[in-house]
Amino acid sequence: MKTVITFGTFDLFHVGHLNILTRARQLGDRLVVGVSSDALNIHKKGRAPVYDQQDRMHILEELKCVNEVFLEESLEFKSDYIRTFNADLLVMGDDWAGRFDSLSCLCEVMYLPRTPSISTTSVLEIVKRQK
Ligand code: C2G
Repeated sequence: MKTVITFGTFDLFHVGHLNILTRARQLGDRLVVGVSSDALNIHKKGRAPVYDQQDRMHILEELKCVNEVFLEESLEFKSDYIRTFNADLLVMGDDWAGRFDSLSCLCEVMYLPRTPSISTTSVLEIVKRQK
């Protein structure tokens, strides 16, 4: 059985998120998703996500293409998560291209092209402009 692992914030869940998850799932038999914690986002991006970590995890848990969801507490723990979940393949969007190549000693690493023209930031901007 081939296990695929991926990571993300998945705030204001949108079709770009769905596309990478369905493509990742098609590359194996089981998809495990690490959802970045609220604390990790505050630390790295200086603000909390719009949806809190429980809600972001809950949305992912209910998706047909996702088999398991866990909380990503630090960007530096990826090798531990890969080992814990016995992952054969790490998938990330190509905005992260090259960033996780050092993990290729643990599992295969693949960067998939992002879905164009949509992001959490662009959704937030559109909503703000419409106020
Ligand atoms: N994504 C995509 N197309 C988009 C937007 C996002 O393919 N239009 C992908 C990203 O490349 C990423 C995943 O969806 O692989 C989740 O995106 P974010 O929620 O923005 O996650 P991010 O904050 O980049 O992840 O260890 C990584 C961290 O958890 C942070």
